[in-house]
Amino acid sequence: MSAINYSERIPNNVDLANDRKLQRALEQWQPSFLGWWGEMGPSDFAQSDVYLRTAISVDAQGWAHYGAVKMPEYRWGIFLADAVADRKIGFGDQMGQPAWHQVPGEYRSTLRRLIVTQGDTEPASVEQQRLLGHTCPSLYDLRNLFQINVEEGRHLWAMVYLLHAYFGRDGREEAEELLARHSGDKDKPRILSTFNEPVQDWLSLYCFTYFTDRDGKYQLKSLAESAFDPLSRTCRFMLTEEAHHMFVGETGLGRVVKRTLEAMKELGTDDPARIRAHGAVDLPLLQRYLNFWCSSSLDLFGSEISSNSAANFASGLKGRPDESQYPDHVLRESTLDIDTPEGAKQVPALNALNETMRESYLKDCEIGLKRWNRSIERAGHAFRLTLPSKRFRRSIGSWVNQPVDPQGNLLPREEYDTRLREWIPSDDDRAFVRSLMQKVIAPGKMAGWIAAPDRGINNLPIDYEYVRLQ
Ligand code: BYC
Repeated sequence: MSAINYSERIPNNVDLANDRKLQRALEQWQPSFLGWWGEMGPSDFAQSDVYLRTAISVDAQGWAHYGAVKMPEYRWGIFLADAVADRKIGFGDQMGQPAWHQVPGEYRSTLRRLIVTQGDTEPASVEQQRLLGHTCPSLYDLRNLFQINVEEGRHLWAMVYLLHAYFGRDGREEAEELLARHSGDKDKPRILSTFNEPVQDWLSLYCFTYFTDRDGKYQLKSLAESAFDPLSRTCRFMLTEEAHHMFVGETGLGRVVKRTLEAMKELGTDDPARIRAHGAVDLPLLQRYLNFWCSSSLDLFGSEISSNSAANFASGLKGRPDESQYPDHVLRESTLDIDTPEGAKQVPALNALNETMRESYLKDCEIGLKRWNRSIERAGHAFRLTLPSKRFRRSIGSWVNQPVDPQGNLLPREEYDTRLREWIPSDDDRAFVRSLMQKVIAPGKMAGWIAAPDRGINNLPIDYEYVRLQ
């Protein structure tokens, strides 16, 4: 296990002290990062003490330390999972050959593009969530938001390290650009669509961490398979941190369902208007939020039929999540049927990898819904939450702009246009959700629209003062 050196300006386990040029370059980028954090991050809470975990080793057991930290003093660092001795490429045309410790010239620009795209999402999400602290439903939730924010900041460091260490001047320029693009900016937006959507309320945050962070899990898992070993090791450690982000989404949405069911019981009705008047989120409204964020996140896998994904796999740059679970790691012989508006299209399996990933992602998304539906069923209600069809509201791929309902049926365009507001949050829905977003900061107290969590952080009680606001 490689220890993390915390005595340096940039904590790391990559022996930065012995590469003075790289160290200097990263130390020059550091003030730009802190400037960005101060301007685009949760800077209104810069003086608060937050009970944060910080990575102190990359050992699976006991990798994190917990304690009160002011966010600008968080030690953002560079941590790679331990190297696997004699690691071999696990898929593609060069399967079985030694993994790469440098970037092969012919893949340089493609690899850089993948790393930049991944890196771009991390600061984007911090920007999207920048103001949520002002409407937190509890101190417990506020702490979780800030934990996610600092770790997304660290994930940006993870990608910037790769750009600086392996891509020379181009890499350094890309690292600057990662701080120059901004979520939702008219002139310089973030690269991927979902990361330009505003996240203005906590229901959106829980959906974002449930659906969009889960895309992150799948993309990181596929990059963890990469033949480029430093990328693989970086992503493996990022995945350790990522699990908490999805936990926040899954338990957050579960707590919303729990509170709604309590309200339904208290009122003896499932009438959305009465549930809203009672200050809770009616289930059809929650369904519209799920439809919105799930469909947006489905776009993040790219087109169903993609020559980029075929080339990335064949050359060993990007595998499938948990590549070892598949029988065939070369995919030169097989085909797959892809659902398109023109009917099923048979394509080489290599060109269908985005879709293969999207399908396993959707299965993972089902897990939370099953759990929430069980609690709805146990409470005696017929309503069931569902995931929208992969065809619904797509902006990328074969189904782009098709008039399809959440069940996947093609509709006349006019009907689709008038009914879309039944399926995704309307302005009224969003205004209502915003009206629920009142800051609750007494330790242990929760906003009326969400149930308390089952337990606190790191075995502390729920009423621990997770954030000392200053
Ligand atoms: N929006 O062949 P295509 C996370 C572009 S989330 C805008 O269909 P390809 C996180 C695409 O870039 C995980 N543009 O797709 C979560 C390409 O442009 P270029 C992020 C899009 O290339 C929460 C063109 O369309 N990680 O970590 O096979 C909080 C045609 O592409 C979109 C990654 O994305 C879109 N939705 O795959 C914090 C991993 N979709 O290159 C963090 C790295 C596609 O022709 N990225 N395009 O100019 C990749 O693996 C691939 O770039 C993609 C697309 C999966 C995104």
